Amino acid sequence: MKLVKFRDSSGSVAIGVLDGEHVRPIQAAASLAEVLEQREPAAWVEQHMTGSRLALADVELLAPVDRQEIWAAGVTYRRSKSARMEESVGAAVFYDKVYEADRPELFFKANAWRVVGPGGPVRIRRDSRWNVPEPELALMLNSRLELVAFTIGNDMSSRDIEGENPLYLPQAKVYDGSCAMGPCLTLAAAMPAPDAIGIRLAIARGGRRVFEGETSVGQMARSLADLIEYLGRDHSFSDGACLLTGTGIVPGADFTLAAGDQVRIEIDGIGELVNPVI
Ligand code: DO4
Ligand code: MG
Repeated sequence: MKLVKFRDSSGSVAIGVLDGEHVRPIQAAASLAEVLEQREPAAWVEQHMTGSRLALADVELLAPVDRQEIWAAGVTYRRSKSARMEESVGAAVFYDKVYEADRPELFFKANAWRVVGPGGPVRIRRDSRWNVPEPELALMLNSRLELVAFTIGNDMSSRDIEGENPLYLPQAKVYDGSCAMGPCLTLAAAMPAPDAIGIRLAIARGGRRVFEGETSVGQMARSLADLIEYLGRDHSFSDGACLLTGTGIVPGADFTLAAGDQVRIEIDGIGELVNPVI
């Protein structure tokens, strides 16, 4: 089952079930967090789904997040480690260490209200010259830190700022338009096994493909359970949380995003998240 947050033609925001080219609104669901809190989310949704069907073309899909904080894990794939060791020569050893260490790198990425949805613009910082999207499997957790659903996250990153000094990480990672999520939440029971989840990134410029890459969650050096356990250590999330699990695709050092590019991220079991770059 796939859940969406959407705005209808009257401007009202609601939660619904994605049913092919239609959306079926869920009555009585004020938020995604409320649905994810249910002991049996799919059964609860079946009971509360309305009979009406809205054409997908007539609604605007929003980022599938409401009150959850957005966190991110880093250096969970070998490719992220090697790219970061190249970009930050003086601090390379720390990326090497964190890739091997028991404790993962976890950082705060965004408040829900800052997250851009499908089709919304992701941004390049004005004070950065070297930027990439990071296509990441995103975990939706309820307040009990149960892994209830999955979505796609784009952890936009400024490589020159992070590479200059790792203490600049929050500035490389957290700014207006630095996080996109969507298009839907796929409930955990409907996802392929983690090892079989493929992740693909394509970047287009002026209608031409300027980068493409792919990986699979099977390449991740850590388990999803391990990342969730560390996120929840001495840290409570009354509205649940979203955890981006790190990138396994980093374009070569000669590539930077440019305004006007289009970023397309596809993850098996979820769909495609497409955003223009400004
Ligand atoms: O260490 C910096 C951030 C790493 C990251 O965002 C990633 O590996 O995806
Ligand atoms: Mg990342």
